[in-house]
Formats: sequence, structure tokens, C-alpha cells
Amino acid sequence: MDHPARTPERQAFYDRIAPGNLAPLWEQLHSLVTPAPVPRAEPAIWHYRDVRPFLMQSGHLISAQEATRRVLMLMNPGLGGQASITGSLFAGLQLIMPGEVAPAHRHTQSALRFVIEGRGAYTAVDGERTTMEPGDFIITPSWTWHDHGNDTQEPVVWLDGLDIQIVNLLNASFAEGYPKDTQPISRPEGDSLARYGNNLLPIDWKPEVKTSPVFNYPYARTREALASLAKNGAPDPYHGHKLRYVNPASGEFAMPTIATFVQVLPAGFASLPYRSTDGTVFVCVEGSGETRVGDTVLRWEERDIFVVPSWVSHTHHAAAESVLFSFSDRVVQEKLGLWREARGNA
Ligand code: 1HN
Repeated sequence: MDHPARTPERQAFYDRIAPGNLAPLWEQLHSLVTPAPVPRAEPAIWHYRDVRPFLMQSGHLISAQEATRRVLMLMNPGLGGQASITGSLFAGLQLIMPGEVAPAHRHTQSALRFVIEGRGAYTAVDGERTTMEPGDFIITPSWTWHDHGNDTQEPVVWLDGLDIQIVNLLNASFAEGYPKDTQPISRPEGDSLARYGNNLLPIDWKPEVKTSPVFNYPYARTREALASLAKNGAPDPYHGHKLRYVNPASGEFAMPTIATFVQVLPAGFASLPYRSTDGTVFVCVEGSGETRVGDTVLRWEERDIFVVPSWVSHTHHAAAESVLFSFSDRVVQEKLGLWREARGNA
């Protein structure tokens, strides 16, 4: 839709009102209120085999200590240098070298970690450590102290997903460093999973925050669930066998600002066209295949990361049996009554 003609008389008027911090809506109405989402984020893929050498170079360039967090940000090419992978979410690959510590701090942004390479590094959250294994989905809730360390002999890499743009949109960012590199540990490893992660909850416990009390969803358990699903029935034509990670205290998504999912696509499976308003970041955990996003074909293999922007119709095709982890702002959109999806070519 065109906006009304910009006559010399009208332009002169716009020029007169601009110094008063005024502007005519009718010049912008149809770009402010679009008939359907017009995401600036583009379909894009980061092949781990291409990114890994740069990550390892960064490992020699700066220490985790000096960097605070040694992260290569995944910059969506459509977002003009903004530190985002979708309009609302941050993603980056974090490297921690043998013997390093990423010092303790906290911030109001929530973070997820999805372990990509290496095993045995730890992250400590709110007084409890968890050991990171490939495919583990780990949560750092808003305003919790967190530090990471690697006592192994190998580099460890994970994907960070944060709600940075959401928090900044609302001007609600707070952050502070902890006085020491590592926080004190007050509970043994596995305590949260034992208390909250077995379809049981402590008898007198009431949730005080909106984030799941389980902060590591181990891949071993997730994979077992997916294997049973794949064995027990036919895949959904749009999603394959897809699950969402939940907060066991509420049944809602595990995090209040980032929705997380995992799906298995059988070998040879081709999904039907699907779109939704939550721009989504995918990680290929196992397998290989391709995702057609509008006119773009993204070919993925293990450890690759790719993004499907809001409302772009896409299909997955799995060459081998494949597992995809994904995250998006769907949980926020659902809370606000904004989330939509469409199946088929609707
Ligand atoms: C952060 O604190 C971490 O704690 C990772 O590991 C990535 C990206 C932007 C801002 C803060 C971490 C981050 C981050």
C-alpha cells in the first residue's frame, strides 16, 4: 500500500513540525502496521566446520578471564550489525579452554546453554554445579549468579541463547560481577534434578520464580524419550516427533522468555510447509538434512546452527535420522496473545 503523495506543501509542513518532535503517521502507517510479519532477520546458517577454526583462534587471542565470556556472536546478516540472530534473541558460541574460568556474574537477561562440543566442563548456577555433556540444555535463570569452568584437557563449546533484545526493549537490564571468580557451592551436583526432575516435587516447595527449577535437561534423558516416540508411532507431518522442554512446576515452557524444543525427524522424512510468528534458531544435534526456508535451502549437519525467521514457510528434509534442538520467543508471544501458526500453504 502506498502512502499519500508527498506534495511540496505537505513536505514543508513536515519540516515545520519536525523541530517540535512531531511527524505525520500517514507517511509511515503501512510500514509500522504491516498486514503480516516483515522480519528483517534472514534465513541463515552457520556451519560448525567453518566457525570452529575461528573459535579456536579466539582461544589464543583472549582468555575467558579477560573476555569475561569468550563468545563469537551469530550475527543475522539481515539485522545490520545488531547483536542478534532473530529480532528478539541473541545467539553466540562460547569457548572455554582447559583450565579456564569464566568469572561469576549475574544479569536480568536469561540464558540457555546448548552443549555443542566437548564434555566435562561445568557451569555453576545459584550454588549448584552441573557437568556439561553434548546435547544438554542448561538454563541460567534471570538474576542468578553463574560461572563456568573447564577442568578437562579439551576445549568445550556451547551455544548461548539469551533474551537480550527483549530485556533491552523493555529497558530492564541490570548486571553485576561477583566479588570472586567462582561462587560458593551450597548443594551437591544433581540436587536440582533429583528434587524437581523426576515427576516429583519436594512436599512443601512452592516456586518463587518463573524459570524451571531444573537447570540441566540432560541429553541422555531427552534422547531416550525421543527414541521411544520414534518407535511408538508415526511422526507429525509438520514437526516429526517434537517435544517442548517444560517447567515441571507449571507445565509451561522451561524459561519465561525463551521457548525450547527438541524433535527427531526419521531418515528420509520430509515435513509439510509450516510457519509461525516466532523466528526460530535450530541446532542439528544428530544427523543431516536440509531446511527449505522460503526460497533459501539450508543444508545442515551435526553442530550446524540455522535460523528460520518469523512467518517464513519452511520444510525440513532429513537425509539421516536427525535430532534438532530449537529455541524462539514463542513463550513471550503466547503470553501476549500474539503467537500464530499456519500449516500447509495457508
Ligand atoms: C553471558 O553472561 C554469557 O554468562 C554468555 O556465559 C553470553 C552474551 C551476552 C551477554 C551476556 C554467560 C552472553 C552473556
